Amino acid sequence: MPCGGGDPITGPTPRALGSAPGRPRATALQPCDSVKSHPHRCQRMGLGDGDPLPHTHPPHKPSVRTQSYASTMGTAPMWLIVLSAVTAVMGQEDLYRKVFVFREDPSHAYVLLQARPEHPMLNFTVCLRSYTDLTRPHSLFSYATKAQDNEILLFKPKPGEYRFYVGGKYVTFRVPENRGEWEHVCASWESGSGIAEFWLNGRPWPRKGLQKGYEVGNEAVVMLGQEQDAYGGGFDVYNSFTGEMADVYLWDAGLSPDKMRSAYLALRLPPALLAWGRLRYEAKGDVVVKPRLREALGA
Ligand SMILES: [Ca+2]
Repeated sequence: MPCGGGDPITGPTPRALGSAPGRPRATALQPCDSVKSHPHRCQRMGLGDGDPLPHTHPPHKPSVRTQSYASTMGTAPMWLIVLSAVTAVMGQEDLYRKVFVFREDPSHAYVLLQARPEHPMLNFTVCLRSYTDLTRPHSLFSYATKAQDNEILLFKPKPGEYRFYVGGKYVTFRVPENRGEWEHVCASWESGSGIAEFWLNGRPWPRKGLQKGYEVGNEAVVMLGQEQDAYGGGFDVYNSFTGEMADVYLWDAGLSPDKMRSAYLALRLPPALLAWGRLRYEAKGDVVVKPRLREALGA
């Protein structure tokens, strides 16, 4: 599949580096209206005192979520009908001890995630766990705005290397090559200092500087499995993810070292914009939810 005219990540690093935040994307595809049309408030609902421990995950609360939509959007019956349909499409699910399996290689599949911060972000942390034997470039987490397709991106160009993008610029973290184990990564960024942190399997890597003073846009299409070169599209299947993925989180804040380790250990975590225990997602294409075959720790 062609890249749709956007910046493929594999070759065009210079373009990505040179792309100015705020650059308009005339080729933006927009298959994600359901995401864009969502009131972002819903994803914050019900998070309460924090992400549940895996062992104490709470029951689903669709009724609470519906109330939130209603209070946000008014009480007209048509809104309720529309919002109920939206809720049905982008359901909330506790994925404890489950994984997304992206089965094809290369793959056209992806998973849309609903995570819309209320304001542009000056801090964030993204964490996830992946399990793959891919040696080709692949995207792990793609957060695109209309102005910048690489607004937040976790990308693995080859074994033993991660790229962490913020606002179209990136830093590279070299890591030991995968030994056929799950890899847990957390990447965080702080606008005030321009510090980017990268944690692999609960250990911090040397911090690097990235995009000091930048603001991450809050109107974004967020997805797993594909790398966006346009807002909600512009995929290159040879940057797709094949394998298993779990424990995806996004916070509009930095995490303390203790919480970074908690994320790796799948312990209790602070309230999040995206939380694996209450994930609002929509799977597209050949991607399925399956139980984990074994514990992911011990990589
Ligand atoms: Ca891109």
